[in-house]
Amino acid sequence: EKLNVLNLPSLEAEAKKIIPTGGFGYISGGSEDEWTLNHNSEAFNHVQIVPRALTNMENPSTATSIFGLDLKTPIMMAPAAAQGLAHSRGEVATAEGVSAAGALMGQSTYSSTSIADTAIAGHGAPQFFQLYMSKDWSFNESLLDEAKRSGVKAIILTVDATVDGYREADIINKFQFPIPMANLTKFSEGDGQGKGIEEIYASAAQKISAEDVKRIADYTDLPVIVKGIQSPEDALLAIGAGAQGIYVSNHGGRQLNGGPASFDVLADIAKAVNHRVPIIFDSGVRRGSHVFKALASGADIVALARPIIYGLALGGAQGVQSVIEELNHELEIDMQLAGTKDIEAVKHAKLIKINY
Ligand code: HOC
Repeated sequence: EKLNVLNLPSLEAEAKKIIPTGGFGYISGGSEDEWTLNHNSEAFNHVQIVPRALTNMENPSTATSIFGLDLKTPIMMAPAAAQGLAHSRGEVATAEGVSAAGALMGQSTYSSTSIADTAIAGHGAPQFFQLYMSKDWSFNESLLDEAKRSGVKAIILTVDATVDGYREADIINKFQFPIPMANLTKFSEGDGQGKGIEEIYASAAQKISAEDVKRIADYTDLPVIVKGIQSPEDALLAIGAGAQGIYVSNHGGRQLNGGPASFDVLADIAKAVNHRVPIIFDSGVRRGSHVFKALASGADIVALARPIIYGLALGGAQGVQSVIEELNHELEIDMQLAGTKDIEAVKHAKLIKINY
């Protein structure tokens, strides 16, 4: 049965009623006083979409592609960790819902289900695998190999998490993961169960350079997208090191608090990237108009996680599908009212900035 979704922001309060406190704090929380977390969504109000009426427009198409992979929507499930906190079937159910919505799925290193199981659940729909680089290169290579074997289409290498953001909800709740992390079972981290994020991350790289990006890009023949980019300088370093995609993100306000909203840095990064590689964007996306504005500011794919995880908690795979479809429906309406017939037109839409 489909989940009745009026809008994405309203899902958090509903999900809070059913996800245990520690897990909910981990999923919903940001770092320090959550200034960056809160500004991520507000920042979309810094620009406006130009309404167009006399365009003879109906049924705009949200179909798009990345790396030649066809998608029904530019909306992507960001590679969020430990979705077993929200639903017993975890990422397997998420993958089913994402695939049913015709969207792109991101899997996390810290998934509750394995790369292979999540990939199978996607029924052939495109998935990307996110890597937290370990100091142990056999760990990195083993996960990159498994991703390739499982039919994953690209690697998302996260570079903004060399240390855990100061997440007060986890401290207050003394949060430890109550469920195993399937990709960790054969490594020194054990399976991750009964540990906090810092313990789990202890064997991961605590410093990352452009040389590391190069080493990973040289190892795998899958395209490597570097995630956690918030400056043109880092975007250019990543591309210089062999990145075939840039992922603009401030980790949903979970890492550096006091940094800019992700949307506020997107256009400058896109200008520096200059269409050499595709750009994925996340952090704060809750509305169709947010997706529109991100695309018109240089993103090719627009990702989000928390609302989709709330949909997972509230309705399993169908909840996931319903959340993505509702957001895509808002995007379709916005596209029609802006006179943009397809995603390419949205990318060329002019945004206006009015200082109040
Ligand atoms: C110490 C590094 O993406 C999250 C996950 C895991 C982050 C690892 C932090 O909770 O945002």
